[in-house]
Amino acid sequence: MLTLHYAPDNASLIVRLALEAAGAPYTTRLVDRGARTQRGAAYRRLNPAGRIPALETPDGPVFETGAILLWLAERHPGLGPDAQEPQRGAWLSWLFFVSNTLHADMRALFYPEDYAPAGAAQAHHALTARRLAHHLALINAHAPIAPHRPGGLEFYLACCLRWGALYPQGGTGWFDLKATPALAGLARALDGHPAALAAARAEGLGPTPFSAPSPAVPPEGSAT
Ligand SMILES: N[C@@H](CCC(=O)N[C@@H](CS)C(=O)NCC(=O)O)C(=O)O
Repeated sequence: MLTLHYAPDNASLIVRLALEAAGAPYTTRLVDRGARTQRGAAYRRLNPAGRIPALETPDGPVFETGAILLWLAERHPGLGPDAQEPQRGAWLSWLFFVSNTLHADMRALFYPEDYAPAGAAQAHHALTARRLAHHLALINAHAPIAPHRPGGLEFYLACCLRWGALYPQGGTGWFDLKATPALAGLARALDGHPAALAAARAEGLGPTPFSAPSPAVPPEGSAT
């Protein structure tokens, strides 16, 4: 049995989507962001970096969204190409790009206080937004996206699109889904995917969580 440590609409959503799509049995444990539980000693035994998500597995805890997706894909066919398949190299390349470049820059946008002095917040936001738009254009043009056979890469991207449209409040003017038609198609296709419907129910994500997202209204916990 797997246990996903999650908060609504956090990066744990990506893992929830993958677990649902794989049909893997799992339970969830809410991380209370209001109480900063992710920074406490007990949670840091699962993820020393103090970030959400963490997945408890029979092999011990696994953290970092990209690593969790890879760990799951190695055990559940359909979440990504097998090691021997010719598509594996491109899939890994883009999975890592999304994890270490796109997602990392999204964190810079969402947590500016960790990245820039207060006096430079506006310039920091503008530069980060410009980098993000460039990353999305690259992904749109080159990534092997399979909207109708989604796996780890697609779920990761769809959540990044959702967050780009929603966060930070008042700072989403740079984001334009129409500018990346392949990604827009992915968002539309995933809105109705059974894994998305299950995740939307669990985390209160609304009817079009990726193509036209609204702020989460979760039945338990909070996104921030
Ligand atoms: N590199 C990490 C980033 C995860 C991350 O940014 N998690 C956010 C929630 S979406 C978090 O834990 N935020 C609370 C905090 O930083 O204290 C991953 O891929 O898992």
